[in-house]
Amino acid sequence: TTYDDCWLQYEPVDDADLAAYRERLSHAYVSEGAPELGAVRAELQLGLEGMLGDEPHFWQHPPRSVENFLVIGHPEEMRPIHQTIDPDEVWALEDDSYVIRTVEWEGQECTVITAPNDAGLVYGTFDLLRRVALGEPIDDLDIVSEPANNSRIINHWDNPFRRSVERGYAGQSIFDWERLPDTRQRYFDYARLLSSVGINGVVPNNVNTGIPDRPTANDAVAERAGWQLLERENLEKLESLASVFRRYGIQIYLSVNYAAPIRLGDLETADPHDPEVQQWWQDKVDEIYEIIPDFGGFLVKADSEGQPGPYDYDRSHAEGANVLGEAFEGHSGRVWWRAFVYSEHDDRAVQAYEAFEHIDGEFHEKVTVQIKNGPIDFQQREPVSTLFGAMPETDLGCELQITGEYTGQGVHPTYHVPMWKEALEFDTYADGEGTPVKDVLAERDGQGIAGVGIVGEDPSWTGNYLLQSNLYGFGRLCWNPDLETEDITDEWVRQTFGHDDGVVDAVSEILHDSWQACIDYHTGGIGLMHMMYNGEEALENHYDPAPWEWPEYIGATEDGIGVDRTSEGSGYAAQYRDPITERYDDVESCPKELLLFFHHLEWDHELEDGRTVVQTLYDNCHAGVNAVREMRATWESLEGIVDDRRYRHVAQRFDEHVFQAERWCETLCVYFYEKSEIPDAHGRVPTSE
Ligand code: BDP
Repeated sequence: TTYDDCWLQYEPVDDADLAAYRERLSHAYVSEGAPELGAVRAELQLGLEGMLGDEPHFWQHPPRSVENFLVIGHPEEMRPIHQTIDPDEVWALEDDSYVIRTVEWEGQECTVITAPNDAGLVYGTFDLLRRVALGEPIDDLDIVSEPANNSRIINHWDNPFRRSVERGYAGQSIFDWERLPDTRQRYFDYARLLSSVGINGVVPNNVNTGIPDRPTANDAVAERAGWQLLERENLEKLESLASVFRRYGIQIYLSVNYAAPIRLGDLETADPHDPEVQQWWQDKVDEIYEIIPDFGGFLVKADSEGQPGPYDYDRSHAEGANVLGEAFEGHSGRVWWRAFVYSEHDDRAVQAYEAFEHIDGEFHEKVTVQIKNGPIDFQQREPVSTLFGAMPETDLGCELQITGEYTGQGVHPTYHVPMWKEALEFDTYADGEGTPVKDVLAERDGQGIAGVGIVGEDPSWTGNYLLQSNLYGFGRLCWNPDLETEDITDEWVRQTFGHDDGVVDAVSEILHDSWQACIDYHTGGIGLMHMMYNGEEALENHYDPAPWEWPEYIGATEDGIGVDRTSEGSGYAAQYRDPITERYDDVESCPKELLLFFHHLEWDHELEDGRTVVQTLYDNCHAGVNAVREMRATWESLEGIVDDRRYRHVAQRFDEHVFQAERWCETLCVYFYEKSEIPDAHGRVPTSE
């Protein structure tokens, strides 16, 4: 193909292992019927042909002439399965789970993949293929894998028809609405990538669905707005997309505009208390299910950055969401309602909580409130949003950004997995000590994790080959947030670049160092953020440095820097549960990496290691640049080892990365110097003399 296979390279396995894999995987007895089983066969053909040199032989019955075979199907339908595995064990598992087990059956040895639903068989097949790709033994398997999160969804910020992607850095949208219902091979390959890491939902269109009040920012959506996807003709196109993704266990959703009853339904209002509005949503949802029986649900950005919402009618977000939730009663899907809402408060960090915390318990059971990981907006490092610990009566979802809007866009290979891991492990104290975000999310059925999409038409899919790791890691963490970052990295690197020790070490090291480097040169590493240039372009830039543009976010004055967000200050810290509030309120116990997020400190305030605040900022900015230079050198050591196509592309991006890191460092340091008038002890920052 003209685009990359990412981590599904299916390169030939090591000669030494070949015989053992062939013995167990050359004969397959696979159930038939559901479209998912077609995907299972197709993937086995592709994967095993690539890795073992031959497709498996598919049987219509258990093959009697061989000692080993693979058998894939539901618990009750095939003898080698139900005579060896207790069906009740399998039926008791969550949807999408699977069992892979080596069993003895009538003198033969079988590798069984079984699951409570069709999708589980697909996820199980990808798991087995991954083990082969990683060179792991498969002769004595006993795996029961259940997803921690029920919903594992990609939120595309793709603008239909125009095919631009908001905050996308990998070319045009892969979704071609003009050509739908005609499908593309690319849809199948995208579904394979997602399914291979356990994703089960895709929202193909942007949350900005209408003409916004900031046309510069979101101009790209204005032409053909989101409510049009609710028109029958487009719903039929959507079903065509759904028919591809469903084969891989993935459901299709839609972002919808809150004013759709007006725009599309010709009603005079979208007031959620109006019976006609309620009826309109009900009819629309019923119509969708006639066309797409497994439709996933709606995603809604309301009362946020120019989008219409319940505030237009003096209704709360619960009232606003519930009219949609009610329309999903009796249907399988639900409503994902975003908490990315501003309020009047001066401190942005305080705002989403102000809008949502007091309506905990008021949401319909078909509504999930989707919260960004941090209180600001996908910054390089943020504290965890206070809302995760504040809404025990509401189904909560977490929104992460896979695309790197503030972390170097498609250029810097910033690995987000350690950042997500940190957020998911954060103890909210929602139910006493030991209630990390990952447990808050996994607690109930209507919950899960959503990630803002990263792919586009670029041959690399993600704009930079190394950034494929973020899509991979996102899926793996949604399935199992207990996985360690290093293990995810290792899996990804080996499947993507092969098992050469030098390559594995080098690429892993780059990913390992990338997040801290990104924090250092973008922020100085002690809790500042949001210092980027905005600009007047059609889509705000968010890439270049401009610390003077957003003074309220960093609080730089002549005497010091940082924002007082303690209980006594803006009050943000008080939104946490104890003892988190205490920890952040006190300068001594506040973690160093978030210090200036919570405290305004004098420029020459001494930190624990004896350095001043401003010197620490200077040092960290420079450390970030040095780390990027080292990352580039590490990559350059792979010339001639990694294939040329990927090598050159990434090498070029590193040149731009180094340039950009230097720019950030210099711009921030000069700004800090001009404000503080304290020179860098090491003379790296130009002074006015
Ligand atoms: C910000 C983006 C903007 C999005 C908004 C959102 O800059 O493009 O529309 O978030 O999440 O990060 O709705």
